[in-house]
Amino acid sequence: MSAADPPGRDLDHTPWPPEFAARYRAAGHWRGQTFGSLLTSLTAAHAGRTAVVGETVSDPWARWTFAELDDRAHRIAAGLVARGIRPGDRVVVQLPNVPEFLAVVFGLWRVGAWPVFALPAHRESELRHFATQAEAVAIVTVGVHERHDHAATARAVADDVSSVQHVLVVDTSEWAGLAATAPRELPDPDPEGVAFLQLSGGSTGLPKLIPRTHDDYLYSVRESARICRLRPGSVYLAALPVAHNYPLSSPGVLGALHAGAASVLAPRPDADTAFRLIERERVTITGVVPPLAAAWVQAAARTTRDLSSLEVLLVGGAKCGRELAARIGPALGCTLQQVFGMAEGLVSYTRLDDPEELVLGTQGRPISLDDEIRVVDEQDRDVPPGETGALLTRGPYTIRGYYRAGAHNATAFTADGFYRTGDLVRRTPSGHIEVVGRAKDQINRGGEKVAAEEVEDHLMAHPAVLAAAVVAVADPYLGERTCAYVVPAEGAAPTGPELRRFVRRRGIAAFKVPDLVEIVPAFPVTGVGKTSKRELRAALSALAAVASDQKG
Ligand code: OOB
Repeated sequence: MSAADPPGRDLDHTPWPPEFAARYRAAGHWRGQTFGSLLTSLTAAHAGRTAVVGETVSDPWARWTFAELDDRAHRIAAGLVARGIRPGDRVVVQLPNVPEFLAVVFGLWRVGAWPVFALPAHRESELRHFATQAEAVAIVTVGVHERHDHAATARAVADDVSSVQHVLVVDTSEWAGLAATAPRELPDPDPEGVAFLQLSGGSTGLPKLIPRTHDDYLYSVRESARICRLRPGSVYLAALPVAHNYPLSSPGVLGALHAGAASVLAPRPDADTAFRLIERERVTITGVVPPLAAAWVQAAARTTRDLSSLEVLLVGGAKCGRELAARIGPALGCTLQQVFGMAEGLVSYTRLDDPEELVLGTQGRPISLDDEIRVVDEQDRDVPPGETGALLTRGPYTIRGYYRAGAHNATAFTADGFYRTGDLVRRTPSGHIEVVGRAKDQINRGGEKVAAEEVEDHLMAHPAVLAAAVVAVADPYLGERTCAYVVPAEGAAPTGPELRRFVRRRGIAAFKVPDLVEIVPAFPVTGVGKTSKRELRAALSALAAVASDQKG
């Protein structure tokens, strides 16, 4: 950061200090390549190989080679430019697991426009926030998908957010025209510039946007592909929504492309769908969250599908306990690889030749020797080796600041640029990380992150609510679910179902609607009068203990 960029300024992208950037270039981490030019060189090397397989919006089962994907991305880029999309423009992309996702994203990368990755689960409230925050010029989406009219939602957002000039719906004739535009050469964007905006799980209010550069992201993709031993001939199954950082890049569809391997996009992640695709496409590697791993382990016991091609199952996004970890290899006949990552950067993997003790008991070690890790106490002092503390990190692919969030950046990062992950960890002598808890005000609902404050704000919009506090409650399947404690306004008597319905109707992703609502007369408070979430959580576990005693 230069003297002209004091902390607290709302920058699109907080650059790495020059001496760090120089080091990452000299080490060969940053190679000055963009995603657009990567696809061009991959196509030169693997033109006729399968790049992506899946249900497109017009074809029940499409199979595109690298050359076909490349051609589509070129045409989409030219079509976007013809409609006035310019380098640096932000474009919200909300697409399910369809091959068009890759064509659109590489098309935007060729233009130098920045995709803003929304998940299919997001609804009007989140899309409006992304479009407003990013000052997006366009939204690319589908029509009706899984019974939700995404096109209608996108149009409603476009009506409200003045920057949004275009709603492009990939299953329309208008889109078919755009995607058939004659390709043209476009200038390659700056590899050290922003490639896209990813979403944070959030802990303070609405999700922050995360600017990732071509150079930094490509480094993590290239190394992920190597660590997961992807090669031409590997087949990666994207079971989770592909816009999320994990199935996108850890090693994900981008890691598969990078290795000249094929990606299969699953429309849904359930065991029936996934096992059918594993058998049919001879899938070698895939990634899931712990609750899905548990469901697959159960289903594997009675499946008639041939899963013998599967070599590696990655599990991450939330803590995979040792009991579950131990069942995965025997049940699915593959190697477990734990992954602990974050859209802000740092990704850590157990290595495929790690001893069993580390594979079952840790969340791996970072991708890069240049990933700096600190484990600190509440005063930011390093704790003794092996002890638990808060994880801070900086490195060649971890951001130095969120998009236009100066005030937040001042607390989310240390003065010397370490990102405060909000995770509580300890490290083994081998450098592996064990995630033992969380300090951030977030619920990890089986890998889907819910910022407590975001849901509290929605509850507070109800006239019968005086105060709301959302906390995690332990759940045997998801790991955690959400419980909203609510203090009613004077004279009001809101009910749980009514409040859940109200929150859902505000247009938010279904996974953020509180699983439980507890109406209470008042909140316990801390010494300084703040709501004590610690006591609320304790009250919940006491209730759970009573319930299990009664069952027993
Ligand atoms: C991945 O990314 P995000 O941005 O949705 O969530 C990051 C947070 C981490 O800070 C941590 O709290 C939690 O998710 N987390 C885990 C975990 N993996 C992620 N907590 C415990 N054990 C794990 N294995 O979730 C993500 C991004 C790239 C690869 C994998 C996951």
